[in-house]
Parts: sequence; C-alpha cells; structure tokens
Amino acid sequence: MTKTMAAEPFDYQFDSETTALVLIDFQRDFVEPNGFGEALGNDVSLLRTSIEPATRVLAAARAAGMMVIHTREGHRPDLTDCPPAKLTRGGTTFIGTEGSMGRILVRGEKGHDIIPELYPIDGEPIIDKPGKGAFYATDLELILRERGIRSLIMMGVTTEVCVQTTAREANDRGFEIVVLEDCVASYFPEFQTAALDMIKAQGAIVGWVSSSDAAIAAMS
Ligand code: C5J
Repeated sequence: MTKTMAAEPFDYQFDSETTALVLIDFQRDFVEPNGFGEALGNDVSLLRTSIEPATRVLAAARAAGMMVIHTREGHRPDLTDCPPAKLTRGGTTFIGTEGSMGRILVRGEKGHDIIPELYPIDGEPIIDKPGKGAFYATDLELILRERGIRSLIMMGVTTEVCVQTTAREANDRGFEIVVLEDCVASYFPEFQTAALDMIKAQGAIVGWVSSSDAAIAAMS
C-alpha cells in the first residue's frame, strides 16, 4: 500500500514492503564520551539529540514490519582494510589505538558496536563498512536488491559524512532516499544544515528530508 510522508521539497510516497529503515553508524565510538569522536575533539552531546527520535522511528518501523538495516564504520584488527591516508588524518593517529572502549573503530571492540538504545534485533542485517559510504566494499546493495528494496529512510551519524555519503551512493544506484532531520546529527551545526539543504535542493537532487514525527505518522 502506498503511504505518504510529509517531506521537503515535496511529500514522499513509499511502500513499506519496498522500503528499508537504515541506521548509519550509531556506534559508541561516535556518540558516547571517550570514543573516536571525542578523541578528535568533538562534543558528542550534539550527536546524542538524535537518539531519542531515532528510537521512536525504529520502534514504528519494526511494528510496521519494515526491513531494518544497521551499519558500523570500522576496520579489521590488523587494519589491513584501513588506508594509510585515513589512519593518519587529523594530525595524529587514533584508529586502532586503545581507547576507553577498546581499540578505536576496530571490529569486535566495545566502542565499535552500536549503542544499546538502538541495538539490532534478530533478522536485522548489520553492514560492517571500512569507508564512509555504506555501499563501498560491502554487500549492502546485494541485500537490498534481494529484498526488492527501492527506498531508504535514513537516520544516523554524522549527517555530512557517513549519512550524506551513503545517501549519494544510494541515489546513484537508483534508490530513493529520505533523511529524517532530527534523527541525524553532526558535530558541526552548520554542516547539519548545509548537508540537509544539499540533499533536498533542486527538486530532491539527492533525496527528501523529513522528520521522525512525519515518518512515524506515515508508517502507522
Ligand atoms: C565519521 C561517520 N564522521 N560515521 N564517520 O568519521 O560519519
């Protein structure tokens, strides 16, 4: 059944059978104190505002029987999948070093895992990605095509990095995307605004921008 979500630049129509909710990188390393985000000098409280609305959307999507997919950014313990250029960014090295939640952005470590508030349940695929985009060097596209998914409702952190990169990758592959503005967050308020503006500009050149309340109303 076709559903309508209030969105910008115009209402978005979708079918919950062919739509997946995608949660990008809600990992401890990004949103909890003492993780990678804070090690880079960021204020993680700016990201934490997205958690509460995201939990409500996640509950609504699960209740509606929609496909739910989670992603995590991180690397193999030997860091063979981490390009040297990424390893040394920011003027110093953090990835792979010991943090308060284990080795930073390394798969299997506590800090790499998803926050308890939004933790996956059985049947929800987790995509482990080495890059910013969730399509690069992963099986996300295969999983979506096998399920007949055509539209992605997106939440996660950070808006202008992994969320926007994934939105652009999805758009180029022919998927429609809707980003929920209060369920995505950035360490930089000006980047949050700019990234959302870029997505919906020029008649939804990348996709649509909506909100948790509008998404929940449409899913119910
Ligand atoms: C970053 C992300 N910001 N998930 N990752 O390095 O946006």
